[in-house]
Amino acid sequence: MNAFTPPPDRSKDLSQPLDRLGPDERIKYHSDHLRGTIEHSLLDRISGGVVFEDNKLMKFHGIYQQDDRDIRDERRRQKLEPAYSFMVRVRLPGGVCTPDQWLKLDSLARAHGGDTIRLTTRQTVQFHWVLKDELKTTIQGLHDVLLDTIAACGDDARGVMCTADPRDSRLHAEVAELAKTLSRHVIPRARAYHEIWYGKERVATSEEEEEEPFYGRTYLPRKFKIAFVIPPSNDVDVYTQDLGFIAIEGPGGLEGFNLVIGGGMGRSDQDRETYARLADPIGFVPKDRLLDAADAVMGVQRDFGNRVERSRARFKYTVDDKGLDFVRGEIERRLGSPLAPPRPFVLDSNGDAFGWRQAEDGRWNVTLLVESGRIANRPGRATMDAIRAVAKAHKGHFRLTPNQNLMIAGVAPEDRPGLEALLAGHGIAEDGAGALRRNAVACVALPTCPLAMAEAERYLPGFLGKVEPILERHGLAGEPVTMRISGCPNGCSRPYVAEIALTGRAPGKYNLWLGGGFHGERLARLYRENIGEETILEILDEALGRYAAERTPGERFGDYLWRTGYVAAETV
Ligand code: SRM
Ligand code: SF4
Repeated sequence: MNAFTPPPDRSKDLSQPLDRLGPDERIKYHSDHLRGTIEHSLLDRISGGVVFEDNKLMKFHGIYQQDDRDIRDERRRQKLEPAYSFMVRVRLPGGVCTPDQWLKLDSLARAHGGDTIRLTTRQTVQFHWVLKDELKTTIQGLHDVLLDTIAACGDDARGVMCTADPRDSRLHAEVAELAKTLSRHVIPRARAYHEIWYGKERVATSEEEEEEPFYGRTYLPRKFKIAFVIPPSNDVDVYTQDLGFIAIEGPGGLEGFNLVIGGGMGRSDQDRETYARLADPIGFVPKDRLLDAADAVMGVQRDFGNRVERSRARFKYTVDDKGLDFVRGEIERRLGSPLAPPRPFVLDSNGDAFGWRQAEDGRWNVTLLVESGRIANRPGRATMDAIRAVAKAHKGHFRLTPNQNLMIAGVAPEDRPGLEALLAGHGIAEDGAGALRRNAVACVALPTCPLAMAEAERYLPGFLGKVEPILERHGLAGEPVTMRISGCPNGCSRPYVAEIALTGRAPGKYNLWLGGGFHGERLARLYRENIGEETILEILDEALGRYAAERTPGERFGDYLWRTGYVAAETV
């Protein structure tokens, strides 16, 4: 049985007539399948931005309007419109790209993206600072190397993630291919993207004729995130996904996947109705039912998700509001059979493995640390030039990791010395970064993110420089502790599964979270609210000092905090 079900006709669905739904639902419904007036907004020379509705719709095309927040107040004082530019997010399933694709990303970033490339926590690339009249050139440039930005954002299934396995196993090849297949399967079919950005002719003669068989006219209630994980690495943080597939191997290779559903990080400040949630396991599906399973799960969210209150529209709230048993039952009904019980598996970390590793086929991979995911040329460390030089010589491929790092993959043994020399020549030799720095992630935040309440990407390096001496003093310099910073509670760095996390409240002020699981299996607890750096460092000094003195052999920092009641006792 095929689990595909067409969407309900919202104009006739009396349980939720359109005029009682949230404003975003109406924008989607009346958008002519995501066309809106984007063409018109792009031609408008008076403003550097686009109109409100088009800004919403352009997210489905992978594009966000932003303004430079560093100069926002000054522009306001001068009575100028905000300094608008656009963030363009590429769709890169599993984070895999070829050297030719990288060279194109590099040249587009130099031409239109402020000379920098941002690697994201979902294994893709973002350009910032793209001006309105550079958008088409940028997107057509991506098209030249078979890349696009379709559904990289918006109320649809986003970029599908996949463990960036440095062992490069046959299992990885198969699962990464399935991630690509699923990514193709879940993107919207509407042709608006091709018309607007590539200048293709409109084929459908009416809105009704346009094919959007799964999503219909109102797409999903909210973004939907999917990831594949290959145990034992949980680099994709599978429990934070709306839908996670945990690869299960048998003696003959990949057998299928355990499904976990209903994870998510996003919270709204001071709103207890919104919260981070870990995904629940609901069963096992054989690999030949993968697409059916995705259709069934996404179909339940499409049909039962909250379309009235956007802050409660993520799948995690559907699972809690309707109940896990109801949601599992609906999924099974759509699949036509009960799910088999989940199979055993072991996850042991959510960080990246750095340095050179030999794969099963004798080729080599090396993962490079990219601090805060920012590829740029800085004095003494020309990462942008280095990766371009590597891309010109490299015969394998690149893999972006879920921790915003970059793997150079598939290096033949005879090519390794040449690549090592290239990297060293650009100051990117084996770096001596400590264990904390290797396990630290920060979201973009200021100056481009409109939702940022505090710094994250720009704050991380300096903050690490203050925590590292504390670790050294307590003899913990080699101890991998996971640390994540987000500039606001939305949690783009997946902070709520880190052992130490900061989420922004105001400039220089953060909420401090402690005790997430080392492999992303447990949520951290809110330890102290709205505190500055000095207090944060004092708390960390004390907690890490006690950990160093009292831990049991092999005990992780987060586990120690729970065992000793440190987080439970003092949580706000
Ligand atoms: Fe995110 C919104 C950046 C991963 C939860 N996120 C945003 C926006 C687009 C701000 C906005 O809505 O205007 C940020 C753009 C900043 C900028 O200047 O680039 C933004 N999110 C990012 C990235 C680039 C962070 C990074 O430094 O890597 C990540 C891009 C991923 C990608 O390639 O697709 C990114 N965002 C995440 C993750 C992590 C993940 O998915 O694994 C989360 C938490 C998981 C989750 O979704 O629950 C995340 N982003 C959010 C939310 C909260 C959603 C919610 O459930 O409430 C928002 C706000 C929203 O959607 O309204 C948000
Ligand atoms: Fe922006 Fe907040 Fe996401 Fe950081 S966590 S990128 S500040 S939305």
